[in-house]
Amino acid sequence: MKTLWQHCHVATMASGKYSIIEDAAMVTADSLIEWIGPRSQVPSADYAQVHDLQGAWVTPGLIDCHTHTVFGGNRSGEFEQRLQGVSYAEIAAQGGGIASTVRATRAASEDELFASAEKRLRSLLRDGVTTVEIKSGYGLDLVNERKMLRVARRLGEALPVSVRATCLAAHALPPEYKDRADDYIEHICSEMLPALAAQGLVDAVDAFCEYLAFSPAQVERVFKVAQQLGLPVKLHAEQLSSLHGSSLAARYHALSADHLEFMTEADAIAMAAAGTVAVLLPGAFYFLRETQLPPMEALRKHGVKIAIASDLNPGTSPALSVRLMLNMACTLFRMTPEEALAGATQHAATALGMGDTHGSLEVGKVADFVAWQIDRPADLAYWLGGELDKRVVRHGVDVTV
Ligand code: DI6
Ligand code: FE
Repeated sequence: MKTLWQHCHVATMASGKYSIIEDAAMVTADSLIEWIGPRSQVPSADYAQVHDLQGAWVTPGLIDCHTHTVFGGNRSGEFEQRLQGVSYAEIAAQGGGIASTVRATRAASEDELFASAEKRLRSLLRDGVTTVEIKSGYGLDLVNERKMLRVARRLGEALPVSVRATCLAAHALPPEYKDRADDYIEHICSEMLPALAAQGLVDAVDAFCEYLAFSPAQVERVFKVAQQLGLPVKLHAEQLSSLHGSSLAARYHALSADHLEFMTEADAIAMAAAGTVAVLLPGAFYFLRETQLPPMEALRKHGVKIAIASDLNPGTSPALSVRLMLNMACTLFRMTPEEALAGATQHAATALGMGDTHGSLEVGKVADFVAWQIDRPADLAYWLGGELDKRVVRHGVDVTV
């Protein structure tokens, strides 16, 4: 079925630039973009539907390429305690922090996890998201990691959004492996990853490389198994200290290395050579009141592609809006609105291994787009949250919520 969409301006985001077409039109055929260009050149055809977009600015659907959307409970109580003066160490000693989310996630049924994640995901969708990555990592054993990944798959079937599921079993040390991190890594490598991959639940493999999580040597063992299973890798790296996890990720041709506040120029050079995307997470930077900025100049100088994501998680980034992250990327990291928008479209798609089919509005790509009633593309990074008037189209079908 051919559909014509017209009376709009388009920021195609081809090659990570606005690449604007004013007074544009787009032809979709089923779920794909068949033609895009100036309205004066629309091919004449028998269109099944013609949509008047009323002067909207059309962009690719937003892509949130790093989230932990599925989890039990939340940690607003700890947030309040900390602001009343209780220290992080005291909260951890009371069993708080990531351990409390692991307990709540293990205690929740699959349906309960689905119901709570669905609400958060709908909030992202109302903000123009059409593709989202969702990580496991609060189950930390086979049964509970599988439960989280199944919820991620079910969300993609139930809601109008493409979901990529990432196994982050190497997120934290589960209590039953206290002081035995190498044994837990061995369990991930020999039992968990092969089983979860065999069930088709894993699109990529991630780990948390940090002095309070897993060492580069431990991460490398996980990467080797991912490689044997034919799965691409990603890495939480350089968030709190410099362990050169991002260079390790580049050696394994990772899709992305994420966080990166403490990365070095040598890491940036390695990432650029490998085509590993830098995923910056301004929500976590803000929420932790981090002061070390990611090295923007080194990333730009060496041509590393930069993506922006919500890192939606209960501990360090309870962020329910990707557009708010675009604003933070501009205000906190001094990115331009154009760079920020590329970071939540074309470069985010590349960070998920979907760069050839998603992330920009070009002939042959999937017709996922948003028609925003805004004055110019910079409005997307300008407004601090809120709901913008818009239509959301996924796979060529209007799915506005
Ligand atoms: N980095 C983070 O900021 C989160 N995970 C990670 O690897 C923290 C997750 C949490 O505190 O629940
Ligand atoms: Fe994260």
